[in-house]
Amino acid sequence: MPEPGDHKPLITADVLSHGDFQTVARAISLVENARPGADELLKSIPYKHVPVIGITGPPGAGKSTLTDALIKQFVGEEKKLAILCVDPSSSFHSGALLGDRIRMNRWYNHPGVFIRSLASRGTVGGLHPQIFQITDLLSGAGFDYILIETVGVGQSEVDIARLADLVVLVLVPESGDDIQTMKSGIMEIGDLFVVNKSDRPGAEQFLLSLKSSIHYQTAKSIDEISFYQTIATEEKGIDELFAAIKKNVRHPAPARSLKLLTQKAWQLIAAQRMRDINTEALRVAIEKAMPDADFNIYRFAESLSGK
Ligand SMILES: Nc1nc2c(ncn2[C@@H]2O[C@H](COP(=O)(O)OP(=O)(O)OP(=O)(O)O)[C@@H](O)[C@H]2O)c(=O)[nH]1
Ligand SMILES: [Mg+2]
Repeated sequence: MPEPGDHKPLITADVLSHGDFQTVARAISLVENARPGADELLKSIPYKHVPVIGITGPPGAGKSTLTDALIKQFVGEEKKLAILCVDPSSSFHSGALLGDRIRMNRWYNHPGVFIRSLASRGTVGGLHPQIFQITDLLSGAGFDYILIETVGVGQSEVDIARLADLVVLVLVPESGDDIQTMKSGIMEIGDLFVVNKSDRPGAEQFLLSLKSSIHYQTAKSIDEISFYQTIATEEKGIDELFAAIKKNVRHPAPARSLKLLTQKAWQLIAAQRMRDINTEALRVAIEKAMPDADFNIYRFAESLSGK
């Protein structure tokens, strides 16, 4: 049912496929707010694999500056790009998003570049509750690539590994005089390792110690990981990185694609099951059950989940 005052026509998969940015933005808002028509739209978009490239790393590593330089490369090849900037903190007005806006400023009015900032909206440190759906909308809108920038803190790096075909991990010389102390989770998810700010002192040394410690930090061997040195502010080292990104997404491992789709199906099923659970009804049921001498929260939950 349309809401009062909402006279805009419904967005169909066909309309979305024309890739008009205003329609894309409206479709995202529809899905973000779980408005009428969102489910129907998602169910009608034909499946098409569009590479999702995650760009993650510690705060201030230069992810936005690097993304800005990469956009230039994609645009140079006439590719249509969607960039999602995810702020894992709860506030939409945090410095990270402001930084993204400034760093990618030159692309905001480019007809081939769609940029959207997303707040993670209360998911515990994660990306965004509807991030899968949003990437599907973008693939239905005819984008060639989807880039997602997220700060590698909390849960977001785990989420990006569940979603992206390729994860570019951006590190900087000052990330660790002592790499041993770096969070191992973030090291685990990188497919391409970038040492940005290579103009800074200690960059070579950092790269060496990164390479030598990689097998302590991850289950991967050194041959499975490629390393790149960049100076994003000077657009140095970008060509090599761009070539590697394209090569990697052009030949995705079938096992990885299947794994990503399985993860997605699992999340959708979980979300559908949770949709039936009304927290107020749950509170009332617990209030009623609690006085029982043999009340137990595990058995209570099991009884509700219909096992
Ligand atoms: N010296 C030097 N500075 C850089 C380089 N790349 C980025 N910077 C600077 O580092 C600062 C942070 O850059 P951003 O691109 O905003 O970093 P970010 O990782 O997107 O930051 P958050 O999104 O806030 O986590 C800015 O002042 C950039 O100009 C580089 O290669 N060398
Ligand atoms: Mg940024």
